[in-house]
Amino acid sequence: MRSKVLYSIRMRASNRGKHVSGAERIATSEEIDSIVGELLARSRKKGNQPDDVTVRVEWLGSAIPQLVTALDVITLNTSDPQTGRSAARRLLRSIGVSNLAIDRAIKYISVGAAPSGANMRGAMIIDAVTGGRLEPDQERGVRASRFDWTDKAREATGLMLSGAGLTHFRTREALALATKVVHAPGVLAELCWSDDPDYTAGYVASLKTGYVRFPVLKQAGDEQGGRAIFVDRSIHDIDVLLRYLRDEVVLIAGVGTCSGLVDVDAYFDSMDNRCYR
Ligand code: WAQ
Ligand code: MG
Repeated sequence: MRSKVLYSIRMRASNRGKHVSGAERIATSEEIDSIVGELLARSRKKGNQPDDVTVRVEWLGSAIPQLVTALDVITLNTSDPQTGRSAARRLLRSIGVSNLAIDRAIKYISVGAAPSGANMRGAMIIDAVTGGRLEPDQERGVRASRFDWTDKAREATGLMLSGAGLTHFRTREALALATKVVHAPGVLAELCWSDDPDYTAGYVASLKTGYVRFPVLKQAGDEQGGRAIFVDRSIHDIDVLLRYLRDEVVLIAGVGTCSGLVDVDAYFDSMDNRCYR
């Protein structure tokens, strides 16, 4: 796929104006028909039948994708939002995000990060020191786009995650998104949990730690969720960052590792050993 003409194929399904599902793939011209079919089938698979489905095929030219390896996945054994969030905080601090920035991110995501109090469609971009919000449109946020797995990496990663009991499409998709995001210039870490009231898991991702999952970052039934991308202001240029997140074509060609449930204290102890050895 390296030097071929590439296309971005995006699907969005809604019902009475409310978003139901969406997906994006990167494809060569020979793959377009089958992927469009796949995404259409997927838009109708959910219990909630959409009354509007849009599939958009966009020519990317002969873009040379950046090839990256998926982040390693680990799940920390926390079983309620309080211990989950406190472990997520501890991890973000160890990556270099300030307490102030962490507090703000968690607060925004839990109350609805858009000024209207709604969930954003995209992510916040947060200064890792001051906690200030840098995304140009605070209602909408920044959408990370144009990333996908190679066929081989998709299959191998799917098998690896299922082997560890991680069978939900949300895990595979969030791992892909986080892998692109942490490779962006100036990004230190990402914090995320879903806005799906039935899906309580979330993660902290960074190049330093990989993709660290927490089974419960919010109460079941809570409809708030979102994403915070923490940036190191001394090395980042916001326009370069936005262009990368939205436009740079990133293909995940390498497979990471996946560890089962790990005890929080054991995880941080071994992290300390790694740092001070
Ligand atoms: N770019 C930036 N932000 C996005 C994007 C995107 N492409 N897609 C969603 N968001 C933001 C937006 O604010 C959503 O409200 C929020 O993220 C949550 O999106 O088991 O499923 O699709 O390891 O609900 C994490 C844990 C699941 C997975 C995350 O997010 C696991 C998830 P959702
Ligand atoms: Mg959602």
